[in-house]
Amino acid sequence: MKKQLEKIESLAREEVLSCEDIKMLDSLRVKYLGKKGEVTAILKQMGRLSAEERPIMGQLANKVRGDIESTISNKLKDLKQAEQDKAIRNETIDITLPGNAKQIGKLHPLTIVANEIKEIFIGMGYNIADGPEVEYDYYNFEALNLPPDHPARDTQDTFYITDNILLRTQTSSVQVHVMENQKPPIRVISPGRVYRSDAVDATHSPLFNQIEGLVIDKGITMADLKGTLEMLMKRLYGDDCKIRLRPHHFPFTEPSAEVDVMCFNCHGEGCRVCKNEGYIELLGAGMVHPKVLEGCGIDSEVYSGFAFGLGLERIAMRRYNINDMRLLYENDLRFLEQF
Ligand code: 2NL
Repeated sequence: MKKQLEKIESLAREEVLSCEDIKMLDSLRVKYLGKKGEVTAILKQMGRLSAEERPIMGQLANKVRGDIESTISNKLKDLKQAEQDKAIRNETIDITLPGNAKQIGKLHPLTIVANEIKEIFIGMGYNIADGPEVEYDYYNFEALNLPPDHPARDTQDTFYITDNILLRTQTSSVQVHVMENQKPPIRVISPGRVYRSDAVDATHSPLFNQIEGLVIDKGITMADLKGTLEMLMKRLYGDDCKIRLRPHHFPFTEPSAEVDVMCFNCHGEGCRVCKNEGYIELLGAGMVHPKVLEGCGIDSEVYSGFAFGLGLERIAMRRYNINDMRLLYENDLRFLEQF
């Protein structure tokens, strides 16, 4: 029995030490120390021994059991450590590898220019006014002194939804709401989409973007209008930029003017870009018509004001040398990525 125990111990030691994984180690534990294990089997045979032998063998069997137990638990510790070392080795991150590049969006050129213009006017103390794109014809036309038979009101030019509801053709409609709801002094710009029944070509689109401006206070004159627009153009196109006002007619302003800006290409000398004019037409403006003021409840004997309207597409095209308006709406990434 003593020999048997010694043999079991040495076999167990050999098997445990050469064991390579935790599962196998567990089955060795069962094999040697389990209820039906080899050491247990020996202990069960103790009954056959004499009274003198029994305690000696009992002691030996317990020692063998203890030794196997500690061999197994030491081995378990080693295997667990090895497993952890391996996991750490596998999880090492190579921080020199390039990351996953994120696709970053960009602002549309129209948005860039709109933001810039808004900033310029905010800097001069203006508020930004918003309003509906679907509008009553009163706000789009009638309040702006466009009589019912005016050609701009023709269904050929304007998208009507019903007889008296339409898609706004200018953001002046927003400013009419402002005049109805606020007392002067008023300083607002109204940027937004406007709609006209035009066929698409290099310079026309049925949907385009406009920014209008409106200033109403005591003693506002044409000089304020010119100074304001000159400031705007210098900020947009550079400090050497000059503007020029030509007499014009709009039903909602009197007097009215078309505003030209010095040609960016020849600086006023005359070239192909400006068709030898030296200047390029950029926007319309004027002093708000007294009828428009009175219609909105503003006393035209006390207050005067100026207004202007500019097409954002035209400003952006000038700015970035874009020769076809359609490029602004097609959303071709090859185009958009340049800004
Ligand atoms: C253009 C340029 C313009 C206005 C818009 C305006 C707005 C109010 C009162 C008076 Cl509320 N005027 N806006 C003034 C002059 C020109 O737009 O070329 N329009 C056809």
